[in-house]
Amino acid sequence: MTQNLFEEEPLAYVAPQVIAPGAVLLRGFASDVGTALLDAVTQVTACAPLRHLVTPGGYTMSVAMSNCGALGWVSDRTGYRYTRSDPLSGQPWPPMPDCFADLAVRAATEAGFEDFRPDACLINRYEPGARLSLHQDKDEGDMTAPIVSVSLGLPAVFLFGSTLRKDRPARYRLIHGDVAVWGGPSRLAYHGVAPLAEGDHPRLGRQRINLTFRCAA
Ligand code: MD6
Ligand code: FE
Repeated sequence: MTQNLFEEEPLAYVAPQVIAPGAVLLRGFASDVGTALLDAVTQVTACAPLRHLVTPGGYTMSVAMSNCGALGWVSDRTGYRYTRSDPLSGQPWPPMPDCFADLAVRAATEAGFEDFRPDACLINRYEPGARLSLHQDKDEGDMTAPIVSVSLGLPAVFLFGSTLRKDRPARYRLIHGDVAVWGGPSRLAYHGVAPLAEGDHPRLGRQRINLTFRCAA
């Protein structure tokens, strides 16, 4: 028997899987804190609701987004940027929950990036069919800091390429509790998420939640 019938079950974290210079997958790294993270997502999004942003080109994104921390990433017809307040409410973004910051710092350290102190956490919600086209994260002020990305809920196919758009990205299946970290020579790597497949996650139903931590200032 080679097929694990319970392959959706998070496995315990073992070690980093290097996918490119400066880029690793920490499979299962957040498995033991998934419930605490999702409870905190519920609290944050009660104050700063998930919403579908519009791109500068006028398209409505299929992924719904919110933020917590000092800075939040937003998009509208005028461009992409980080703001200190939620454009929907005019209020500061909700503070970053301690369990978020703690996990992000531990994951960065495990990936070899010490002293990561994120000031922004983007919360992304994917429903079946939602996708994120290949892009670079280049709106941040501190390119020496990595990106830490946490997957919760339904599995997704993460696309991870090089810093050149022409290179075809590799595909990695990420499940509940997996963490990806990219920085250093991979900080400006192209990445994206393939259209989410239908599914029913025990805790999140038809959703994937992704938390993406950055040093934006
Ligand atoms: C993910 N998200 O959802 C990765 N980047 O797994 C991103 O890479 C991302 O959702 C920039 C802006 C919004 C995003
Ligand atoms: Fe990104």
